[in-house]
Amino acid sequence: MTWSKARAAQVHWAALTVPERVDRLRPALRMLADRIDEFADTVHRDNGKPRVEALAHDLGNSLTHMRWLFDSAADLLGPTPVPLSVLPNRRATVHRVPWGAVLIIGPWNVPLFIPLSEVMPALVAGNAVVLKPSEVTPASARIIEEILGACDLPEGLFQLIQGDGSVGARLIAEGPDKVMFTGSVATGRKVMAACAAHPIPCTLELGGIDAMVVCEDADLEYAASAAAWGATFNGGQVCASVERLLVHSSIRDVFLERLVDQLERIDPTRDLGPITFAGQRAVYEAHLADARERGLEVPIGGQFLDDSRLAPTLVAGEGVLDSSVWNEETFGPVVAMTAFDTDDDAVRLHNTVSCGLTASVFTTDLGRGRRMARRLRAGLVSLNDIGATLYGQPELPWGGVGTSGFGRSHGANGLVDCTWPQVIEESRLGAMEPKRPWWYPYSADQEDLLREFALAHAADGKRQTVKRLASAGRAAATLFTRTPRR
Ligand code: TXE
Repeated sequence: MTWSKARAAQVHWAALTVPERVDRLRPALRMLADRIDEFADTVHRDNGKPRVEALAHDLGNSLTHMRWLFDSAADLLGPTPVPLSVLPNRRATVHRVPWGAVLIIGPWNVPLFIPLSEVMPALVAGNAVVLKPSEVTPASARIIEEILGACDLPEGLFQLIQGDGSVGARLIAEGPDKVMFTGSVATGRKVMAACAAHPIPCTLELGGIDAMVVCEDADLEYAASAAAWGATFNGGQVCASVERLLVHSSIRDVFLERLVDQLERIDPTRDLGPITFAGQRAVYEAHLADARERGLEVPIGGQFLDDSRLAPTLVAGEGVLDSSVWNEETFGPVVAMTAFDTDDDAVRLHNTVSCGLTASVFTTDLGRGRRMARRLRAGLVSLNDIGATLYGQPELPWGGVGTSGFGRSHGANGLVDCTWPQVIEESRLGAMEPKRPWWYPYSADQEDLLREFALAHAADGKRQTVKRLASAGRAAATLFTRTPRR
């Protein structure tokens, strides 16, 4: 029922132009803006994050993304003419076709913006959308339902279906046309396997163990304060939070001191949201136990402040590279630190983990920073800022490599990925052309023509090309005088 309703609505929706769809969706942006404080409160209550984070990360990002999308979509989704080098007598255009009915499965950490930043492009591109948000944060998803309720959309075009993982699994089994998933690696594997059974395409955003590289020439006070925020904002429950620090050995001790100082300044009751999903506490406990067993240094933190808050925690020392904190996503206010001697070392240490969502390099030598950035295996590398901040830039593609998943949301890539490319091709010469020389009946003349034509495209230099084309022309003349034109 869900999908037949979605598909029936999608037919009408896809028949509209992109600007017409954008116009129908504008009231959603208006309502989100008009009720920004009320909705920030909803997210704050639903997820637990400080109000300022709900306002900036969920509401603010949603508004800027929608504005960019509405302004850019028509250009980005327009038809693209493609010149044809082998068949210059023909012309082709690539059109973007919506997938149909798309399933979006959301997480609980940024419970409004993450799903909204996929729902909106999918709708603008002409799809119907079924949203299955995280069962941990149902109220934030209802905001999306409410703002879309203010728009003139065909009935069933957007459907919110609340429930746990079993509901998500059922919806995939029922066969949507595409799945966009954000969550854990373990669930991502299940989602991909379920999609493979149809098969249907999926995009997977599975988080990261993102690293910050601090070079010896960095502004250490600035870098320490960036690291403290990057590792702990949203309670550290961010796919792109800083979980690993690679610090040049010559500044290791002084940087550690400054970072501890910055982490001490965090007021947990004011700055740090609680653990949103109770099950997450077990991950923190396991990672801290692993650090203790390995005899790692914990210069600050390591203890729970109450049932739902872990103190901002730094783990360092010999053996950290083998620890769970270094190699697995803790998804909490925890960061691990090691030292490097050369840029090659830093790159190697960075690239040894299985995932790569974002990374950052802190240095005052921008040339060095850029060179290192190009070698880091991560979807986005920021110089002198936290990669997660760029999540709010609507123009940039968002996604990672390895166990961070594949496919992109946001930006032109994210929007275009809400569609598949359809080529429409025709003659430049009118409705009909002469019979093709490679059609039946096959003959030796035909072989000569096709060989010379192929070799003309592989020839070195203009003279050779012209020679081969002339030879192909002669073969064509012979062929056409011997075989009927139609
Ligand atoms: O994720 P799950 P959880 C990571 C982070 C965290 C871990 C667990 O490391 O500790 O994931 O979080 C739905 N078929 N991230 O438990 O289980 C589920 O209902 C279809 C990274 O929340 O992956 C929810 O809507 N759907 C991260 C969504 O999948 C299924 C954001 C995510 O749930 C399903 C959040 C199934 N079989 C957590 N099982 C990021 N990438 O930003 C569950 N779901």
